[in-house]
Amino acid sequence: MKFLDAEFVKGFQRMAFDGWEQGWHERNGGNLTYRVKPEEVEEVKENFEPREWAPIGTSVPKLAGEYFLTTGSGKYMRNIYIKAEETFGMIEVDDKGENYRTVWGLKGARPTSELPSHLMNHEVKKEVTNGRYRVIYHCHPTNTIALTFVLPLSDEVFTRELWEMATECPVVFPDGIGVVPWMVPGGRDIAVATSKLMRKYDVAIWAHHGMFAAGEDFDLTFGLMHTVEKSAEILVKVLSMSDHKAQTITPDDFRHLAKDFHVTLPERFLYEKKSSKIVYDPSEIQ
Ligand code: 2HA
Ligand code: ZN
Repeated sequence: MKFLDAEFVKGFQRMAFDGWEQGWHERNGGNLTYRVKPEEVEEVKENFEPREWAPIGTSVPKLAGEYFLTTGSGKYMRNIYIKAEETFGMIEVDDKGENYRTVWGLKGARPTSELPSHLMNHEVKKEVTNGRYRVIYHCHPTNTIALTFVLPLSDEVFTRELWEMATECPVVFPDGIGVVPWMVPGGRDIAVATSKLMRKYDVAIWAHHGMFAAGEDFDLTFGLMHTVEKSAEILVKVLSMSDHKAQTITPDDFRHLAKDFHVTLPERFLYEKKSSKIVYDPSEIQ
């Protein structure tokens, strides 16, 4: 089969382009990776032209021998269809989880600059979901980034405020959201901080930069990103009208919702607030 005719490749391209259309990928912003299933590798193997091995920049022994689709460093998501072979490609991880080589595409290009973060997140998610999760997605969504300038950078506050903005949120991300303070992107340190959060959550926000989401397939991962960003947009609109909420979803409302929708909502997100003010100091959390 021709590489670009494979369903999993089409799904990857569609997700990247959908992100572009949402306005989440200005210039070369954002990146996407997919851990390819063994039967999908078989489908496209005849097209492989392996290049030289290169260091990943971190060690991911639990991903030894795995194949990934990845967007390219410096590449534009908006070109994912018209310049497919330059914009993304497929890589293979070596038997130690320390090096990778390109086997298709990425013409004149390297994998995403955030490869260490992507692969460390994949390694954690593969472990904690028993291999179910296959997608890691990073983008620069406007409203979520805006909130990192006004809300305290705590997992509890971001989770609670975003849950309150749309009833579906606690059902879509019941485990909550993690927040990484501002750090230099692209390296191992931010990868370690993010993958630590990915043990507990499916979403990690990078302050003043963007967001990471993890999921089972393209639909669920894109849908998760979309839900969080939509909720952030509502909060930005509320904040631009007022610094107080006249009414909201209460901790007891969330407890009732959890019961009916059969989700577990950790109590640490259901703290009592001392005021109806939206931008509060974390010390106001009782
Ligand atoms: O430019 O988003 O974090 C790609 C990025 C780096
Ligand atoms: Zn980024």
